[in-house]
Amino acid sequence: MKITEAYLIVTSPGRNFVTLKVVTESGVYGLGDATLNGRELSVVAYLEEHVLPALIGRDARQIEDIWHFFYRGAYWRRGPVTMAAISAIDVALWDIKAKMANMPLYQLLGGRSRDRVMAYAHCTGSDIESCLQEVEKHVEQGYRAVRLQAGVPGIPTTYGVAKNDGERYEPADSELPAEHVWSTEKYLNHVPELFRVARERFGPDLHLLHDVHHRLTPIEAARLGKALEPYHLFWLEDCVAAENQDSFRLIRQHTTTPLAVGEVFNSIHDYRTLIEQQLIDYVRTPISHGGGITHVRRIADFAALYHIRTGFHGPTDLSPVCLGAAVHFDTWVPNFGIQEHMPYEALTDEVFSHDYRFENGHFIVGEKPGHGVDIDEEKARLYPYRPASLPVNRLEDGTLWHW
Ligand code: CS2
Ligand code: MG
Repeated sequence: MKITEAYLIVTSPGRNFVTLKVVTESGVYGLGDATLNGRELSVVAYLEEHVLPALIGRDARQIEDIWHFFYRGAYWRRGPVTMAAISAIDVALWDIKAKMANMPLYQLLGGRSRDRVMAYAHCTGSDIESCLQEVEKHVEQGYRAVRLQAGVPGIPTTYGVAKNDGERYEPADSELPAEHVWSTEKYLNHVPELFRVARERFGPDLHLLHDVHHRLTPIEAARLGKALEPYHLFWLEDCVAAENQDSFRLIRQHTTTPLAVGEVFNSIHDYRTLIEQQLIDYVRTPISHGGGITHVRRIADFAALYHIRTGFHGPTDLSPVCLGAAVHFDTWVPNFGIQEHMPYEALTDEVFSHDYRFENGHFIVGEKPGHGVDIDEEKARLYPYRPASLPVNRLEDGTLWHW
């Protein structure tokens, strides 16, 4: 089953997506997501210039060997560009294998562990009240889990909060990086109040989540985790920048608030200390950045030994191809926790068709062979790539900070 063709489709139906299509001699093809938000063309160049020529002619069934060929064989290991490229190939090959077996991907992985996949929605507002109105709407729609991000008084823009209430949040919205301002003090004074009011208004059952987006130091994160304990969060996400895995020990010693991390990780090695020493509760690396099904499955199995569950990153900057593969993975993986969900624009859904459904706050996997997501290449051509960068962050005195 030789691979005869492999090419990229770069399209911007609402926002930029990079899709890899791998075609075999029998005509069966597979799709993988190669989107790396704000750095899209680096993955395109890496694949086109260095990887795809060596993929042509290989046997599409040898997923494991192909993974190691492009991981070990590149000599230069890991990193977001390389791993996004390997992920796209891997997911396309799993799609092909499942189509050849005439099975939906979750069956090939081992069958279902659950009937539906719980998802959390983003609820944002310029202040606490408008954020809670969004929570109300989402609860009415059936969500059982919501992520709360509200504008911090005294700073002009806050991570996760749309420019105007009711608008869609899209961080990569200018050609060159926009500059945001950050104040840890103002933020720490505001967040516990948001969750106090939310818990009081919505009662004990709704799952509440929050994303710090890497901005605190370990001791500040420990303080926040402690302050949020009375409101029993489902998780506190990316509370510190995680290059130093040991820093989580300090946070863990101080708080029982569950911790999620890993949306910017791309390897099992990024997690070794965090998992082995039980310093976190959820792993977030998406299939499209963590080496595909082949490698993310190893992360999930390693995490399971320590009661750590999955909570895949799932904003709209990962394409429906990644989400489709994730819904299959989530349906299978024994130690599933939750799936992030940010609905796509109608335009995106016109270009990418999918057979998963979303009902009452849950994804329901489809039964089509493969991962069930396809692309309309003709429509994709109507929406050319537009350069768009993620913002940067500065402290009030001008110091460059984590965004
Ligand atoms: C985020 C993302 O979804 C999340 O939890 O942290 O919105 C993140 O900012 C983007 O994926 C960056 O591209
Ligand atoms: Mg996040």
